[in-house]
Amino acid sequence: MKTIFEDVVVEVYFVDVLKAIMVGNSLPKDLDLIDLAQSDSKTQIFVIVGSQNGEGTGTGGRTTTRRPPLPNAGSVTFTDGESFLRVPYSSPGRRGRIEFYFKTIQRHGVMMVTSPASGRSDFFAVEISDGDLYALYNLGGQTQRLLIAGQVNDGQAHHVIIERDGRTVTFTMDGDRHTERLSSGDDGSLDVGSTLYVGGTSDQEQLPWLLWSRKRDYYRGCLWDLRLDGGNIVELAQLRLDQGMYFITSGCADMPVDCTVTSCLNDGVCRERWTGHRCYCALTAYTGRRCITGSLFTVLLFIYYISTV
Ligand SMILES: [Ca+2]
Repeated sequence: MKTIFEDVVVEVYFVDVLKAIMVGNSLPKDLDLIDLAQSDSKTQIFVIVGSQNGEGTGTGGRTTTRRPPLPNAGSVTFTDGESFLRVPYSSPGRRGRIEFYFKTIQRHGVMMVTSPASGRSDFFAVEISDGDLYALYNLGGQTQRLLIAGQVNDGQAHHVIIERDGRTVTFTMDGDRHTERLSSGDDGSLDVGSTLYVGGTSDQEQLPWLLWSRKRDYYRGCLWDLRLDGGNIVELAQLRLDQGMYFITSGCADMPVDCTVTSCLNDGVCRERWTGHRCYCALTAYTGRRCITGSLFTVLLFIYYISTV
């Protein structure tokens, strides 16, 4: 569930019965708490309040979070599709929980991959493929690919929670939950190495083939408030400094807006990139940076025409 109150995105999670929504420290004017209390005594409320630009604060229930000491310490923007961060990670075993926010316009990108444990095939990964967000699990048997949500590359902030209990996986995307069941044939435990690669990985050749975006790109976009297994927010901006990674900036950069009506001609499709734009001319008879260069077919046609007159 997601509601917008005066430019603030309010996301609400509940364990039992949802009865109230808080905006900052105040309640909506039309809410009567006495009525609510009389109608149901088992009220439980879990509220996360966050702004669109990732400056929000998490409060309430089991989601209480200690913020990093510096503003934006938990948010980074991957700008070139080749960079990644190494986040220390405890092998989750039978239960695991990963929570994060992201914002991107990218259609394909490897977002997270676990490092392997010695002698095991287990892994966990998150990717954007054709604009859709997927989680991949291998608990020691077959790799399974699960859709988290469709068309997530809309340049808007999205909040993702991935929870696994044995072979049951629950995805929460912007407050909408759905549960999937992993098939059996393994030990039901995710046994991986001690690193979660975020934004890409150190070894593209080792990526599992079912990770469809593996040959495309690493993740480009903003990612923030990453929490592993209910821990504190990972200070991604500090990891960027510690690991000396280029092409990652602190904080959440604005989406680029570079395409204009004259960027690509002859019906070429203009796509925004973090570094300018790119014209896709595949559906036109032209090529080149702006789809204005005559195609080989056109040239051959011209030569044929010249040779026949
Ligand atoms: Ca396993």
